[in-house]
Amino acid sequence: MTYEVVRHNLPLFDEEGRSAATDDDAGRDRHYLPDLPEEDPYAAGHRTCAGCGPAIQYRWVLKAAGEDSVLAGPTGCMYVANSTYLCTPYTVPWAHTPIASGGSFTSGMAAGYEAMIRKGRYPGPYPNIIVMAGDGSASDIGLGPMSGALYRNHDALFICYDNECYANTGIQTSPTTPYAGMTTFTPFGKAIPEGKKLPPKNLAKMMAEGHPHCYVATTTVGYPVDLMNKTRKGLNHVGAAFLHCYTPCQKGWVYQTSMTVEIGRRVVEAGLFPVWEYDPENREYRYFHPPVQRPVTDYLAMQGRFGHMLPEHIAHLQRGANQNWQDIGMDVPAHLRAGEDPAHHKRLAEETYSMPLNRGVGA
Ligand SMILES: Cc1ncc(C[n+]2csc(CCOP(=O)(O)OP(=O)(O)O)c2C)c(N)n1
Ligand code: SF4
Ligand SMILES: [Mg+2]
Repeated sequence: MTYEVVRHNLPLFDEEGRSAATDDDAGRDRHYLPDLPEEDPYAAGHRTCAGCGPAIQYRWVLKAAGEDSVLAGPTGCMYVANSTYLCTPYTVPWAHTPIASGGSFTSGMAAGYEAMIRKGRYPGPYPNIIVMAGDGSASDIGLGPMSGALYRNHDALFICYDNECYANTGIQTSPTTPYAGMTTFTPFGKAIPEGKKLPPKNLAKMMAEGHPHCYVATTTVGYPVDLMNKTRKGLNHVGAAFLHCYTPCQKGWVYQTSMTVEIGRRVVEAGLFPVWEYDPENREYRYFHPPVQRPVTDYLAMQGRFGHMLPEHIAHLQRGANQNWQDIGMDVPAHLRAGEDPAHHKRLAEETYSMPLNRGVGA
């Protein structure tokens, strides 16, 4: 006898109602101030750094997913820092996987639950199956298995928490480390004054273009309701879904601890991390148009990892940001266009910017 596989359908949070309730003339609260669910499957008492972006992401994702969730965590900060001395903050089943195997392990969980329910060996409903892999895992060491899982369309949510470095082993560069981002493997010096020379890998677009049957989206910890809604949409999608979430790393990026969420918005407002969602049914992208457009210096100056940047490096990043604005269908204001010229800039450490009290050390 074959049993039916019954799936959850999680309701979305109401963004519009909340934005109307907040009186922010710049509209920056559009995705902010959510009424969070009471349940907390990522409980207090974890051991990540204060202000850790990935920990904030874990908490909101699990609040959105709820208690009927099973998780996998490939090696990285969110495994090592969270599961020392046989203690974890997870109140739901959670398993560590080798760094390369997040995709294959999660495929196995999804196939296993589906088979057990069909055979009547597990009562169901089908749980929310989630893997949260770091950028080193999802975009580099474990990219193949992750892509394989999406290609085979296993019914699970595959998340990359992107702190733009191999954080747990001492802040080494990863494929998503941005141009000029200093890491222990991309120090700046006389030969390479910008630190990192390569642009970041566009992981989310790779996943969407390469697996057009999957739900794919980008988001940041700057937009909690957006993050939680995309978590729920990814879980509601029957088949594989991929979420790329930008998550600042306080230790590796050297910024003031309380600024994690602010940086998560500024990266979008500076045009450096477009927020979008890919709809597999109509094969189209929907881009979020932020109500504020900032010069890249408003973002860079908050972080010590960019403190060495020279005028030509800032101009180079502004050119990339302006290209992003155009790609998502927004105009480039004149002052941002002017920022493409190195003569418009000073060294980053000497540039004025909009939040001087929260300057990153050395920036
Ligand atoms: C095959 C393999 N290579 C290297 C390592 C060492 N290692 C452990 S954690 C880690 C960093 C992972 O980076 P990321 O996936 O971005 O997660 P983060 O630490 O940033 O949270 C590395 C390289 C490993 N565990 N396995
Ligand atoms: S090093 Fe970065 S990612 Fe790791 S726990 Fe600290 S803040 Fe979080
Ligand atoms: Mg990382």
